[in-house]
Amino acid sequence: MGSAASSPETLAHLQEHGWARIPSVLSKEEAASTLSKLWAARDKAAASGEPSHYTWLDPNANNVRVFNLLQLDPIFRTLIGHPTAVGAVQAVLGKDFSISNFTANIARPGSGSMCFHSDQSVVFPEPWDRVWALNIIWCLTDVYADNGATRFVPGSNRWTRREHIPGNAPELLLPFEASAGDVLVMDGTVWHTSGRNVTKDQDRALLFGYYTKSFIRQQINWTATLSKDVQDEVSPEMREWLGLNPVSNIGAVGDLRFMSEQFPEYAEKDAAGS
Ligand SMILES: O=C(O)CCC(=O)C(=O)O
Repeated sequence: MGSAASSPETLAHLQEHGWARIPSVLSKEEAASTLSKLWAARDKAAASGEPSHYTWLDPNANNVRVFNLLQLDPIFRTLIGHPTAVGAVQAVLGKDFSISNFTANIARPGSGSMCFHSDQSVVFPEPWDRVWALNIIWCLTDVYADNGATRFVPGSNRWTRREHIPGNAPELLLPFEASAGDVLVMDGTVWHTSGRNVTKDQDRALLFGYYTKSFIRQQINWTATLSKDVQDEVSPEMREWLGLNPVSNIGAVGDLRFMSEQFPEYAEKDAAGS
């Protein structure tokens, strides 16, 4: 499996536009084999009673959702910590981030568009004036307008409040087009929706790895959803990213030095009794 670092041009595009495409991170064969594993994961999840469609999330069951990917197959644990993914995440969020969620959405022919949203808007309130979240989107099939490519509004990464969404937003949507094996990086400020799949027989399969600054509560409580075996198997670094350790949010951005160090001149006065 390749591990291409994002180029300076990719990172500059991401910073300016809120998204970028990294080509051929997986080979066609790897993308196809991951897709087979995704369908097997869907079957496993269904067999254990997990729904693959929620009526509040997608207009119909032709959007096949697979949740808790990390539990379902080791390939997904590899992808969530893939050097290309983590490199892009760290370039935007810094070293200190959490893995918030990892899910799949297979848009099958006849699927419809979900709500229009930015990924930050679903985890913390406005103003969304900084980038605190990032989606790494693994394309397991070719992705184009007709088969339901994710649709986004160019420039929406500059909207910081819901009132900035123009009334004609649906007219401004463009598809993120990519090939099987590519990665799309979309930061949490970009407003988007799933496209309608209007083909007769072409699936569109995407994996969404969602990462946030570590002070933002994760969408998934991994301690509750991953089995003990999986929790024990992952690396110390991955444990930290998943928030599996007993301590989770102390000192990330704080200054925990004693007051005597933060204000030494006052400490001296205190010591002198004045
Ligand atoms: O499937 C897509 O194209 C978009 C999915 C999405 O934005 C989401 O699930 O939050």
